[in-house]
Amino acid sequence: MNAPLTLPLFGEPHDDLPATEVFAPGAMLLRGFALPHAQQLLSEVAAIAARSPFRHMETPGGFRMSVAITNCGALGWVSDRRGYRYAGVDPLTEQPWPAMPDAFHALAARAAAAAGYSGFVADACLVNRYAIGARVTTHQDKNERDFDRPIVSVSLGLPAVFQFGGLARGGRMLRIPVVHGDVAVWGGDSRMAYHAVMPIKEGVHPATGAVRINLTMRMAG
Ligand code: MD3
Ligand code: FE
Repeated sequence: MNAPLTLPLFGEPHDDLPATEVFAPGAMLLRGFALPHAQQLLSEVAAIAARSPFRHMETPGGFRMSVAITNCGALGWVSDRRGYRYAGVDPLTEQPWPAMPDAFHALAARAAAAAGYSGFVADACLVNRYAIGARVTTHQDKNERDFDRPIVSVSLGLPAVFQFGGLARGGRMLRIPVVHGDVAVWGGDSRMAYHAVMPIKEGVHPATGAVRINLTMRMAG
């Protein structure tokens, strides 16, 4: 990635058209796209967590992740000493993950379509919960079967800064601030980009309290 690039597709923000930015080939930010659904999404997250609780997973290297996670859908992303993978059963409850709520399916499909990806049917949603100071270090998402499919991420609650790099580790990274209701779609040439989430800054959000929630919807299987 070279100079930060922002191409406003619709000019100035509009009352009923969300501002849309392409910040790298295949990577699109839909500002406020989830805002009308935020309360419903958060109540679905509470229902999911009542059945498959948030937990801090262990990395293959033996570290405890600062982000607490759960999943819904046919497949859930898990990490332990054996590695990273998708699993149909929650290792904590030994039950299938909670079903993907219709609201998640519908939002992911609409966001993917808005970014130019038709036929997006999510079968996995990783729910990340960040307390103050939690972060995700630089990585690629490469546990999914088909890298031709995009990933849709929904930011709720406290703001965050994404770091978005290139296809090789160690390059310069673009910083992208995201707030409650923003949706990002990562596909095409951005699908395998290195990325990270900077430590969440102290704050309180009316919808979530002192927490950030990120939904990451994928076609994993
Ligand atoms: C860029 N989650 O769960 S979503 C993850 O905010 C993850 O919780 C972060 O990275 C979060 O794996 C960031 C944004 C994201 C997701 C997938 C990407 C950025 C991406 C795939 C390719 C490039
Ligand atoms: Fe990721």
